[in-house]
Amino acid sequence: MNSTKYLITSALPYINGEPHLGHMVGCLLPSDVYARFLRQKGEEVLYICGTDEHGTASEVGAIQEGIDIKEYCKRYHEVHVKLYTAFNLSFDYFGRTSSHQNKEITYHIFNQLDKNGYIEERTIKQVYSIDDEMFLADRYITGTCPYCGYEKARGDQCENCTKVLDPTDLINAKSSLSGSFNLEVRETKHLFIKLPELEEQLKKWLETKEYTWSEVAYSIAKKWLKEGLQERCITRDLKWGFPVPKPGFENKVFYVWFDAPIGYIGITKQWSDADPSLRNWKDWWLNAPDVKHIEFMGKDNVPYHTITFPAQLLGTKEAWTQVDFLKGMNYLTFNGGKFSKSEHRGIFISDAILEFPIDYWRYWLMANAPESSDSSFTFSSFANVINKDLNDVLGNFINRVMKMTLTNFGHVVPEGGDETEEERNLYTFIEDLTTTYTKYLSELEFRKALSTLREMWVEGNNYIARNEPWKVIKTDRDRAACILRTALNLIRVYAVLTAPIMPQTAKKMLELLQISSDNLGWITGSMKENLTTLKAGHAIHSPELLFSKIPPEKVEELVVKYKETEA
Ligand code: B3M
Ligand code: ZN
Repeated sequence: MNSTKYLITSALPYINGEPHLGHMVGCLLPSDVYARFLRQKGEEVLYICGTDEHGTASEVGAIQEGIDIKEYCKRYHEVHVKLYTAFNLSFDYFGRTSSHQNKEITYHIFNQLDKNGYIEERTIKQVYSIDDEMFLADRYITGTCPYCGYEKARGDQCENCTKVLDPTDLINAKSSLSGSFNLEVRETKHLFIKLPELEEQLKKWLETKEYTWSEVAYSIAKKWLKEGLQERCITRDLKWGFPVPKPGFENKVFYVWFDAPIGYIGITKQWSDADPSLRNWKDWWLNAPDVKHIEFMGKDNVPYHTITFPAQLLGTKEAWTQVDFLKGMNYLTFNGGKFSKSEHRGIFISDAILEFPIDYWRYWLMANAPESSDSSFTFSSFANVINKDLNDVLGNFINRVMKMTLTNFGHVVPEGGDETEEERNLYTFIEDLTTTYTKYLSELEFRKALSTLREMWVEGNNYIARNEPWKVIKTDRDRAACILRTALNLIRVYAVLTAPIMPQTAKKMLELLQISSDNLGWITGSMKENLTTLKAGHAIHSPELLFSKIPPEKVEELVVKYKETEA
């Protein structure tokens, strides 16, 4: 018996940043597709996400809106929930890193690290902004990266070369709150996690991951370890955050990246606290060798999930669930750059959901997922893919088959005729592709999976074109019945396989065939069986257009509206 349980987490979006298509394709959507796929296969899945709420970014956001930080987080948490619900993301729980559950677990992990000697006090120099009257969080200091020369590097990390930085490394540093260069370095006492002492353990652990992590994730982690680890500061001089539970540090809070990944655990506890008689968060996180943990994130988040968070857990000397498979994504770009709220570049989810049906976005994003390299979004590529793959290939197949059936046989799966060599070849072809598609989804190779799915749709059209039921009907009604019956069955197979990617469309496809989409399984076993599941006489509905084409005028309109400049 296979008793593996799947714990799926998507990187926790910052509460203050409005989510855009880059976040969607970087972690939220692929994790959803994977969760849906595993659920359809009958696996036990727990899919967790939530808002990442601490840090100066939200503090500043609240000040700008003139509301209390707690109120601010509550309000924007709801905004995230609304957007992700609209995008059909199927989280089992979408929680918050500011929850009391997360605080409890963060304190526990910190106390264990401290007890085991992995925490040390240090007096450090930190950047104080005289004009802003505060110590500046690393990411609020910008300047030139000393390693690659990128001019907009932030004090915590250079997004160009992914190198993690200290703000004092930056050349020509300024406050990005006020723009002031009037910065001064002041002494303050902080807590550090002694990563060098955990380096050997981390290395050993990492070596077991080479073949299960995506290449971008493994190579980033490897590069970090090769360069050697340094102690990392885990506290900050801020008001918003979990207060540090250690004498002498009462006025400090934990650094947002200390408690954010612990948030995966804290949010699981939120979920389990909602119904403790049924669930226990520890079954997923502590001494849980039956759990496979799969994490999804953009490449800039990889170092925190391959080095610092695993080290935090290792240092507790407790058996916490560590990541088994890490899917790191490259960037989706727009006008040649990373999507960016501050630079008003890109398409935000709140706009996307108003422009087109969600499944158009879901399909385009997964078909163009930035897996092995960055990929760029343009409205013409979007329209092209939707018009070809969804309209001309999938939509056209469904529509033709249903129309021909209706005209010649009425609202039922036609009766008569026996399978021929043509059908047997189709069974083999579709069966092979289904196996390949399933394999790619299991391996989180989304682009390959989607092109395999598309190949299956194309084969449906080829089967119809080769067998010409519209001609055959005139001379051999039974043969035409067999072709259309097989094609209707193909629509059912397509719907089941398409459901993780386009859940609404799959549901509509099944509705056309009068099949319930509850407890949707996966396509397994012989394709002969699968393509003869719907028997003659089964009632069907009239066809309905599932997609519509995006005309060139619409593309032009959107290019102007969203200021697309580079095709
Ligand atoms: N909030 C970064 C981001 O939203 C960060 C991820 C946390 S994962 C624990 O891209
Ligand atoms: Zn750099």
